Amino acid sequence: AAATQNLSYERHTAELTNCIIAFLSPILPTEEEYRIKEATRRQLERLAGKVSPGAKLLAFGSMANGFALRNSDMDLCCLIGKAADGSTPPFSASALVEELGQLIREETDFNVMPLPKARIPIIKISRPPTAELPYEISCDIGFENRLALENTRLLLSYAMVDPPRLRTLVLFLKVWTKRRKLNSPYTGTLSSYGYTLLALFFLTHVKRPAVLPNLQRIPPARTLSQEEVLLNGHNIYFYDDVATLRQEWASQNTENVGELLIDFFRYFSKEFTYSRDVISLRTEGGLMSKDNETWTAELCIEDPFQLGYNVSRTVTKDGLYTIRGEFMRAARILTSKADHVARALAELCE
Ligand code: 3AT
Ligand code: MG
Repeated sequence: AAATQNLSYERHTAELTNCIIAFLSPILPTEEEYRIKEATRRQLERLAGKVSPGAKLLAFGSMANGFALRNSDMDLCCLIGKAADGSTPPFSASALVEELGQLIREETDFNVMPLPKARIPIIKISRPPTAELPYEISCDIGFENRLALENTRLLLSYAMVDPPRLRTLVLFLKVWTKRRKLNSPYTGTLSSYGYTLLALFFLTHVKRPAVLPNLQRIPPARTLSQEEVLLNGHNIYFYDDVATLRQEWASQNTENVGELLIDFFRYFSKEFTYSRDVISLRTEGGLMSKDNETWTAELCIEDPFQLGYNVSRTVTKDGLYTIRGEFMRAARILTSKADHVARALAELCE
């Protein structure tokens, strides 16, 4: 009887996997969307060069890490031009926000909102879709945020080690959290970046055998100097030779995405000890204990590079209660409606 049950569970999760892939495929960005966004980036980079000669405008976040959905925002980071000796001249992010914001307003048809006084000064720009450019553009430009470029590269490297499973899981979580209104740091829940770290923690540290290796714990192929691994005092090392990893890292875990997704929801609704543990990807076991100083928030997820920095500090008590309730609902829907998997997925994302 147990064997029959296992077989039918396997069939169920295989079907769920197919349904998730079919569900995501029409909401992934098209080639055309990528082209238009890249053209926009270049146009803005040219303007940034007028304000700070040699400036670069680099994409980070979902447009650059492999986890983008159709019409996702563009996150851009402006690296200001270097001085003749290669050093970064002193700059004021607020002044740059004012100046570049003004220039973009004069020279393009974007709506521009400079936020020079924000904790992290940024320029918000947007443009509604038109007949010729049927994509809404919504873009944040920040300055010298090199850590974000590095954590984007870390996520991209993970995405390339096991693209089918990690990418599908993260993309599904993003759609689901957006539809269920659980993806809004400003109103007490968690950012996409936070959910992505939860998925990475789950696949690297919870699942046995692990689906992913811990890239921050694989030793480098050659000895690296302090300058190479330190950025503003943060250790940003991780093993980034993805070509080698793809040859050598063979996960013993054969679970499909459907199974992993159900398990993810179960784990974060019942097993994870929110009151005691801090998720910390960079550590050997992936967890640290809460203390009464740094780690006091409801949900604690340490940034992979900024030690002591809680990516989920925006999550309130109510927010966490809602998120956990949604994890439970998801686990219930995905396991109990075994006879009609596509309908269960639609209900889940209602
Ligand atoms: P969307 O497609 O926009 O939903 P995303 O993958 O672009 O998802 P976010 O917009 O949440 O993810 O974040 C964009 C990048 O900004 C990801 C990361 O490099 C940086 N970032 C976001 N939130 C934090 C945070 N709390 N701490 C540190 N870096 C962050
Ligand atoms: Mg984004």
